[in-house]
Amino acid sequence: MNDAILFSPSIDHAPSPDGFLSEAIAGLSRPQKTLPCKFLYDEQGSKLFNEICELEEYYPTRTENQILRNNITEIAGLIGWGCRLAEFGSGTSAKSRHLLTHLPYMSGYIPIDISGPQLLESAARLAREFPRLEINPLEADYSEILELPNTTRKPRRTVAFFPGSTIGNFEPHEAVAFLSNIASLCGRDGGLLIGVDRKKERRILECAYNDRKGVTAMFNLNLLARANRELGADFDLSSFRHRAPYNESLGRIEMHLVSTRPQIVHLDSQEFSFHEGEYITTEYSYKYTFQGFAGLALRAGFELVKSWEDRNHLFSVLFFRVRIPPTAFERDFVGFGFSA
Ligand code: AVI
Repeated sequence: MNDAILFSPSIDHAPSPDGFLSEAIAGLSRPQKTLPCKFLYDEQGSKLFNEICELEEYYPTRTENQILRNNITEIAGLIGWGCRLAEFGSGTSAKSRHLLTHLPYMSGYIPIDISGPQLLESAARLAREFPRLEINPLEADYSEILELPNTTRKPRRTVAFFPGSTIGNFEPHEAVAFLSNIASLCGRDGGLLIGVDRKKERRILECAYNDRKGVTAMFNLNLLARANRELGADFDLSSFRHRAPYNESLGRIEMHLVSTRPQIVHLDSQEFSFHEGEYITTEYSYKYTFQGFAGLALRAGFELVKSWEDRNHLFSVLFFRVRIPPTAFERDFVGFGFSA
């Protein structure tokens, strides 16, 4: 392995294996049953998500890539030299790769991901491609990070990269709290490069999350398969179906798993009963207007520097600067009281 890969001491922040069980029981015990979307991404789920990104109907990935490609020189210029680039939810680091080729003098790259094996494999691959780049992978749930690893060379500034419109998978008040944490991690003069999916026609959105090949359905149902595999639950996968309607008044796609018959599911010696048509909510994917998102980021302590979009106005990439890094107190409490 390349010497430039430094293992951060924070690597032991990896999610605990018991988390899935306790969060699944808590979610299934609510009047509106839920399973948290972060558990969609086991090995099988991550593979299916990569397939989703290639689908014709799923426009966000290719549109964001195109925006990044078309504006890379300007984006790299705004980030500037000597930066410590932290990517939240780096996956295979596919999106950073292009950025990194345009940022030759960096203090380091910190890919952060919940999936340790994928993180280390992509860091190793990246180290072969960029032998002079210091890479500091951090295995962690990126919504819980309190500190970023130091790089050997002192950075001129820290910039967070959060592509893919993953911010849409947070409720708006959680998004403010999460971005506020990023603002304090980046500190004074820090930056944020973020991809955001825009509000648009229902038809386009619903096609993107209900694809014809049924890959999104497999991705969603894999959450039940994972609960069977890892937690010994007995979900009958043939009695649940995927659906993803656009809730226009709340500006979000909702992924559901609908029970097609009355049934009882067992998990850890507890019983969860479903009536026909009852559903589990597995994910929200919020869509934003330009003003709506800039306002949300402002509440988190970021001011907009520049934004780019595709010509069909499907997706935006925005670059923000930290206005005033929030204090620890503000970081912990800023999310409360926010309404979308
Ligand atoms: C990861 N995230 C931004 C995706 C989205 O579009 O909300 C997850 C996804 N769910 C179904 N398709 C894609």
